[in-house]
Amino acid sequence: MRTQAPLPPRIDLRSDTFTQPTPAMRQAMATAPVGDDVVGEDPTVCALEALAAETMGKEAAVYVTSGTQGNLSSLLAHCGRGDEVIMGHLGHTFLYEQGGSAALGGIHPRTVPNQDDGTIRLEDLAAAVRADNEHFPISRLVVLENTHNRRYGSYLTPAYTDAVAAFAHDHGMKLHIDGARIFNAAVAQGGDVKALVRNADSVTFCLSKGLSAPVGSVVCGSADFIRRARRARKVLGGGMRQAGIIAAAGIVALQQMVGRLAEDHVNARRLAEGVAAVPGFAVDLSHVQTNIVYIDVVHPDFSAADVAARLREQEVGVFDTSPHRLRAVTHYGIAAADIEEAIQVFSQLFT
Ligand code: TLP
Repeated sequence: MRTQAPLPPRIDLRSDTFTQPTPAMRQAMATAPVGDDVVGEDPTVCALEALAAETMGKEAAVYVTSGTQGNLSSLLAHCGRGDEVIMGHLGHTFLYEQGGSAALGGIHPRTVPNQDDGTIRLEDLAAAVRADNEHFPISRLVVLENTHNRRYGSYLTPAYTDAVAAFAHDHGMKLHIDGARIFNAAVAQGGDVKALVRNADSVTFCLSKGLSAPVGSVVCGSADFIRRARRARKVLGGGMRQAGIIAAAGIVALQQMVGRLAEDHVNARRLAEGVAAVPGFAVDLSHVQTNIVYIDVVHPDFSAADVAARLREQEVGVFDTSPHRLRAVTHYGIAAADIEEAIQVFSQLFT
């Protein structure tokens, strides 16, 4: 039983999911008008969904409990049992969502290589598409991730995304984007989020990561697709009642928290440069584009887990993502001074 929550590290670079809601969010939550959202009567949820759809340039949107539920609802809405979804081998949907689309939807996952920049090569997609043959599942959907969590927080460009969408559509497939951090991708490229999804059939984005809302993600797409995604959300247990209490924070997130992501990107770069200069660590600076920094532990006597534990003793939180690799993520709760302090801690760790 969980009786007492452990205290988080003071400089918490484990993830942007650890962000706390802002004072403006708390205020909006306290005063939000609410109703039963399962029958569509929560005005605050409706307002959030309308704002999200408009922001993404899509017809409609549905508020979901999490990025995982958003992706799974989308996959269930696009695919039937025995259909195949093509996704990157390092994608969150493949690695970290319990294989939910297969377990709950009978959807067959087909992985293709993610390149270092998070892209999937069109040649690899072409080789993966199934011919019309009764031995094969039907290729129904391609999933891209923008920014790409395991590929260094790299962003995908509008041109690349358009090319994949065109490929998918030419082959009778749809394109879903796991855009958990799509606003980081947009801000890093000048701010136009619509351009990143204009030819995609659906996108899930998270309110509860860099945008700092306490709960929730939003799926956007055509009205018909969102009707099916909303049904899928319900069977997954995501039909929420007076959810306007939490959706209110999501509205503040979209209105007030997007522009400041640039600060997180500056902090990430500074952290990367600072830690790269410390013997025992290696960071490929060419990979650092947004708010995620992967740090390799190249010291002969320490594993990434050892380093994470030592950092934690000094109030710096990071995740070890493999035996020799750490991930650090910057966000609203991390100031420039925290980054300087974290670099200091890194630099004294092996001494
Ligand atoms: N990622 C989390 C953890 O799952 C590891 C993190 O700390 O980065 N898509 C992407 C690209 C994600 O990074 C995540 C969460 C999700 C989907 C799932 O979102 P939630 O956690 O809201 O289900």
